[in-house]
Formats: sequence, C-alpha cells, structure tokens
Amino acid sequence: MTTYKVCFCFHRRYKPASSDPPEPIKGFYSKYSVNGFMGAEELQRFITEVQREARASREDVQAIIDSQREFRHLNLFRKGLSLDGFFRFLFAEENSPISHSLGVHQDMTAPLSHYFIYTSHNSYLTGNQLSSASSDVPIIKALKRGVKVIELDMWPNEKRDNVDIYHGRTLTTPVELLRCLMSIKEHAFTASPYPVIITLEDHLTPDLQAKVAKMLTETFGEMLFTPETEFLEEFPSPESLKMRILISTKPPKEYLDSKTGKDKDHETQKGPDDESSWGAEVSDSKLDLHTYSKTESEHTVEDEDPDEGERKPEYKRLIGIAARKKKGSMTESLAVDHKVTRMSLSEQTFDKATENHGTELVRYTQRNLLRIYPKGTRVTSSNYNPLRGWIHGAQMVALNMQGHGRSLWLMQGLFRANGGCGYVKKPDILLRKDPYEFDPKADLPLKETLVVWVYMGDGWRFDFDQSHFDKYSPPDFYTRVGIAGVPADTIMKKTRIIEDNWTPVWNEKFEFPLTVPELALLRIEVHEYDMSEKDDFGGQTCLPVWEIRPGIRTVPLCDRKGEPYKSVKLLMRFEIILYQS
Ligand SMILES: [Ca+2]
Ligand SMILES: [Ca+2]
Ligand SMILES: [Ca+2]
Repeated sequence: MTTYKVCFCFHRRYKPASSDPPEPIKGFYSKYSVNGFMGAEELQRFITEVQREARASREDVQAIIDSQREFRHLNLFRKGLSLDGFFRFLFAEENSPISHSLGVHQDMTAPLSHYFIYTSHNSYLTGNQLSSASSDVPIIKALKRGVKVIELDMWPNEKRDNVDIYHGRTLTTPVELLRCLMSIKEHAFTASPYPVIITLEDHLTPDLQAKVAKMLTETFGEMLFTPETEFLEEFPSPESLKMRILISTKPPKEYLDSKTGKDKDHETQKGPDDESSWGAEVSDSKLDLHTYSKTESEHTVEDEDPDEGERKPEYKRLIGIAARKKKGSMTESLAVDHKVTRMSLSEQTFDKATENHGTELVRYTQRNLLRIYPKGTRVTSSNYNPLRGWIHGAQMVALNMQGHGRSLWLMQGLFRANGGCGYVKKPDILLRKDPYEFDPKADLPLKETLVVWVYMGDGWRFDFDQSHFDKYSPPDFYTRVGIAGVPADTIMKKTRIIEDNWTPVWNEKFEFPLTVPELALLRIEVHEYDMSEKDDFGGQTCLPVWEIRPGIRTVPLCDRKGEPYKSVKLLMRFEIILYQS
C-alpha cells in the first residue's frame, strides 16, 4: 500500500505500484511460448516476427536467455524465459527503439550541403539574451552533446587591446575569446570526429582582426581548414574534414535585431525558469507556410559581411566557409551559380521566403549552405520550430541551446540519428534535381503508416518524491504522441488519463499516415494531469522515424533539458506499413 497523508488524522491508501506485464505482453508470451515455456526457438520466432530482426542468430537469442540468468533463482531448472523474464527483457534500456549498435551509418562523403548540421545560436550565453553571463561552459556542454556549429560574437575588450565574446550592446558579461577557442579545441571531437564550424561575428578593428587570426592559427594550427581558393565550386565532405575546424562568418548586423523590437509578439523579459516546463507548443507548420509577419521591413536578405576587402588578409585566409555579400530580391539571392556560398536569414525573413520561394530554397540548399537564426525578440532564449528550416533543406538551423522546450527537443530528436555524430544526411527527396524539386507544400501520396502502441510507463516512483506530482495522491499520467514533419504529416494525439497510479498502463494504439517519413520525428511527452492547475511535466523524447526499430521497445524519457532520467521509460510498440508507390 502507498499511503498519502491528507491531513493530520486522515490518510488515504492506494494500491502499490505494480510491475506486472501489461495484457498485450502476456498475449505475446502465450502466443509464442509452447506449453507455457519460451525457449530459444520460440524466442527467436518472436524476435523475427514481432521485432523484425531477421538476422538474430540462435546465439543472440541464447544470450538474451542467459542474460536473465541472474534471475535464475526464481526458477532454477528452466532454460527458457518465464513471463517475467520475457517482460524484463522487453522493458530494458538495451531494447531501445534506436539501435545502440547502429553508430554512424550514413554516407559521410557527400558535400557539407547534403547534411543537416547540429547548430547552436549565441553558443556562449548561459541564460537569456540580454543580461546573462557569457562563458565557455555552455559551449563545452553543446559540443559534448554533438553540436557542430558554435557561434561567437567578437568585440574589443574595455582596453581595446584584446577580444571578448559577448552579445553586443546588451548587459551580458564577456568571456575571453582565447578561453572559448581553447575549450572548443579540447571538446570539438568528443561526440564525433566530424568537423566543427565556428561562425564568427566580428566588430573588430583591423588590428584586432590580425590578433584573432594569430590566435586562431596558434590555437588550432593544422586543425584549421583553409581552402586554396576563396570560393569553392562544391563544399568538401564531413568525411574529408574529420578532426578539422572551419571558420565561417556571420552577419554583423544580426545583433541589431534585438534592439529593433518590431514584432508584435515581443516577449516580456523573464528568466527561463519562469517559463512553463514545456516551452510553447511548436508552432503549427501548416500555419507557418501561409503566414508571416506583415510588419517586417522590406529588406529580404541580410548583408552577409562588411566589405571583404577591408579584412586583414591573414584573417581572411582563415575563413573556410565564405559567405558572400548579397543584395537584391530573394529570387536573385537564391539563384544558383557555380560558386557555393553560405547565406543567413532570420526566422522571419526565412518564413517570408518560404511563402513564394519554397522550391527555390530547396534548390539553393542542394549546393549552398543556409543558416537560419532566431529573431532578436527572443530575449528569453526561446526558440522556433526547426522543422520549418529542415523541410526546405536548410542545414544550419540555429537554436538557443540555453532555452529548453519543444523546439529544442525536436532538434535533439533529429540529431539522435546517424549515431548522434552531429551530421544527418538530408533525404534524397531534398537533393533530387530537375525535373523534380521537392515542394514542402505539395500534396504527396502516402508513403507509409507508422503504427504506435503506448503500453505502459514506469520509473517515476524511483526518480521522484512521493509527493512530487500530487501532494495527496499518486500521479495521473497521460501520454501525448505525434509527428513533427512536413505540414501534411504533422499531428499530436493523446492517451486517456490513468488516475492515481505510479505505473500507468494505457494499452492504446495510434496510427500516423506519413507522406514524407524521411523528415518525420516522433514526439512523445508524458503529462501529469491536474484539474485545477497546469499539468506537471513527466518526461519527453523525440525520435527520428526513419531510424525507429519496429517491435516492442523501451523508450527512455528525458527531462526538460533533454537529459535522460535514470529510470523513467515507456513500453511501446512500433510497426511500419508501407504503401506501394
Ligand atoms: Ca500534479
Ligand atoms: Ca492524483
Ligand atoms: Ca494530478
């Protein structure tokens, strides 16, 4: 019995949390066992038919049975799996929906423009965009997580004899450039050997630029990638750039955004702690494609750089990814010529561009790099829906890593793919050339249906206090599950609420028809229902649909920041039904 003290003299009792297998698991056990016994042969049949692991050998299966040996005292004479053993095997961390052994499995020899790259915005800030401290700590954290694009804003220090990093013209406190560079060098390849790109925004005098050039050369030496010609005809591949650092530049006018405050949806200034646990629901990408801020000024493209000619040659030489100064209409900016380049757009300018230039954006990003950055009014380090950029092929969708919430969970979700190396190959649909270029707004035929069963959840009773969710009773969990992808595939659904239970069993089935599964992320959130106030946060995760293994799987859940909980997990089942095209 679990007892909750309601008042001085009154206690309420609830059934203890149960760890019994849910009905569908019992069903599979009885279907696949013979005379109540599941030996190696029976288990192999289950693994082939339900888990769809055709290549599981008899040795693999025996290893599973042996792994339950430590529990043999429960039944000393059996050589197979008991129902409990079968359930333990399924509801274990090793049985995850993304195979741990998959690693980096995509082709890494295509040009950089063929990959989504894990990108952070104002990587050096510890909190909000106006008054938080600058530090190398968030940079190290990001690199360890697999982030591969780090942004630094360089300003002269107070004495004007050295370079500091901070968010210009705000009250954010600086950190020395050298310290950031040293930390980048130390941690750049912790997550994977693929290249790290440093985007520099500089507000420096030529003398200080020369100083930066010296600092970069001395810190990174041979690691720096310096192209032989100023403009390349094709970007090199992540494979050829292993263990290399690339310097790129970002538009120096970007910080001005935070001063203009033209947007109607200007956020009030509050710390991230004041935000609700969830962050805003990611904006509906259906809506995004058809609306944009009408108040936005007419200029369409940011000036990429101050006049390249003014730069000290020793500094200019170090720029591995050139960004060209571009002016004119969006159509002119997106025109593809033989030299590749990088362009940066604010989320608003980008949204506006998707309105009439969707396929041109897709074509542009087949060879060139496109970076999208959060609008300046996101002073609390909140974020936008990164899918908007990805479905148009944008490689560097920069998000504030200091914020947390749904947009960042999507980002963490996408980059779980390809072994978490920070580079995810764009699907063929975004790379196909004439006569077919992908239009994210087009009505496409169904390609597959992802069927998802949410069986049960457990672990909260180990990771949280008895009164964490509800003071006087066990929690009331429900799960939201859905898809973030192209507009046609985007949807969220939810289970019913299981009241007063630490180990909720839902046994519910959901179907998600998908037109572009190659760009679909499965979103999973657990909420704790409260009638009179906002629901409590119970965990979340996000999984790239194309890497999900079919079958019954254990889905570990993460906290708001994306750190995995010690014990919280869901037992789910996935099945993919393909349509003939
Ligand atoms: Ca509650
Ligand atoms: Ca309750
Ligand atoms: Ca409740």
